[in-house]
Amino acid sequence: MSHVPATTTNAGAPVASDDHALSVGTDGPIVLHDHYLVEKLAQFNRERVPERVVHAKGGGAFGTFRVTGDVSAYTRAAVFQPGVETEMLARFSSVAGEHGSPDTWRDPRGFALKFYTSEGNYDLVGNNTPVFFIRDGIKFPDFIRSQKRLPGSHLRDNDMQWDFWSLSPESAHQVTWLMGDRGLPSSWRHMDGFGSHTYQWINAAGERFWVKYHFKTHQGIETLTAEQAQQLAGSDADVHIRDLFEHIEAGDFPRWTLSVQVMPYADAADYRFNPFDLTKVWPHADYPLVEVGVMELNRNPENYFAQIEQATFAPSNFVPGIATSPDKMLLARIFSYADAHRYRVGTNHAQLPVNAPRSQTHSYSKDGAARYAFAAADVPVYTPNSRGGAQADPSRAAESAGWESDGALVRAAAALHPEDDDWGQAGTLYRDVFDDAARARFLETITGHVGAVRADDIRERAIGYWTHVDVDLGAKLRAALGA
Ligand code: HDE
Repeated sequence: MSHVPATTTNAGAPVASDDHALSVGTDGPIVLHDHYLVEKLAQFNRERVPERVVHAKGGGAFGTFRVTGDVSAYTRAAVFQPGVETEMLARFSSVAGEHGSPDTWRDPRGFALKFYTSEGNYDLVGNNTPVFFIRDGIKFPDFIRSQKRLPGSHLRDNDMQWDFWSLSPESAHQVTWLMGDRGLPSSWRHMDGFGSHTYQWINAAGERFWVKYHFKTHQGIETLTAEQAQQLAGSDADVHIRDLFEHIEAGDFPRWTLSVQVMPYADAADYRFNPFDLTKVWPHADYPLVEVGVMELNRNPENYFAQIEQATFAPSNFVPGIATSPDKMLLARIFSYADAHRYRVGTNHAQLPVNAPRSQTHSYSKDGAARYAFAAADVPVYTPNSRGGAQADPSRAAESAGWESDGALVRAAAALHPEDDDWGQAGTLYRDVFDDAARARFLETITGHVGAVRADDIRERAIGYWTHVDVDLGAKLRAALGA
């Protein structure tokens, strides 16, 4: 038998037994100075960190991103320069379910990416859907609470969901997407990914562009029927985690091609839709896809907790050449994620190996719980200083380029663009993208979902909601509900 190491305490001292606590005689009291017993029980009580308040259930893997196209005209970001290959991490997840919930519940899926670039980590925290339910982050806690559990019974509730959705017409495009086939991906390998928001790219000359990210799966889109999803929810709640892990183990590495839609900076003002409205897509006929590169996941985590549960993805992790846009949802997320990480994983979460940049950091952050990396003693901990400490580079200001805006502080929706409305793109998705069979499945799904609403007024509003999306659909739903 190969050498078996001696069990030790967390402090490295060898221990005598993992079977017997230290007691006075075999039937006497256990002694408090059995610090190994105390260590085992106390550590056990502290094995969990708070689960993500959304996207709690997930899995992921490491891989590489290789640039196959040339988008250097649009961005100076090192990660997207021709021929560059960058190590990365991906985490896929469902949204509303808690730890242990079934992978196959109907839900959008998280598509969170961390690129360990030569200029710092670039995090692109997207979903498998190009749009989202709301367009202002102030509504996010309310939206999520309506999808989760009633405060009294702790049960999920269709009345809550449809009360919120039917009072938030901007949700129609995403709900149409959710209740369609893409709400039930057969695996994380068989779904596309999107950055969803509009982002800003800045090229080496300082010129600015608006972009949307699209990750096209090489595995093809495959979805489950509602029956298959329900059956798997009972027979294998971790089917998506298992699928990704086992395919990578077998050397069957999933790949996606990243392409971007590129909008010239000046087009935004007059575009037919508000280009920063997260409930809208940009039709590809308006701004076609430009290939960037290929993402391949080819290495499983060695330790799920250390590398996936503690992974911290943040939309605030930009790199030079990539910046935010006026999208109010993105602006709210830029605060929220880093805040969540400090709470959930700790002040120094970015020092954990899975979150640490591969490039050098010269940050003036210091101390804080679980501080691990630190600067040499002769490096100043303050700035300005005359002792060789790092200095900010004013020339970088152009890279986090903003946009022109002015006016009094207001709490109001953005001005409407010519084709801005809450129902149009949802109706287009239902009529022009779904085929007959998909429309039939869609009607069956919303009939079941709205049919479970108990309150007449909410059910009536939900029928009205779908009638706005498509009159014929609304009539069919009303008939199906016998309303
Ligand atoms: Fe999230 N979201 N989100 N979200 N989200 C979180 O961050 C938030 C939104 C997404 O695998 C949280 O660490 C706000 C859109 C993914 O670790 C939290 C708003 C999109 C993940 C948070 C949104 C996403 C999260 C929960 C409205 C797609 C999992 C724990 C402004 C474009 C990332 C955490 C992972 C996780 C906040 C809306 C995707 C609470 C405030 C839109 C993939 O910080």
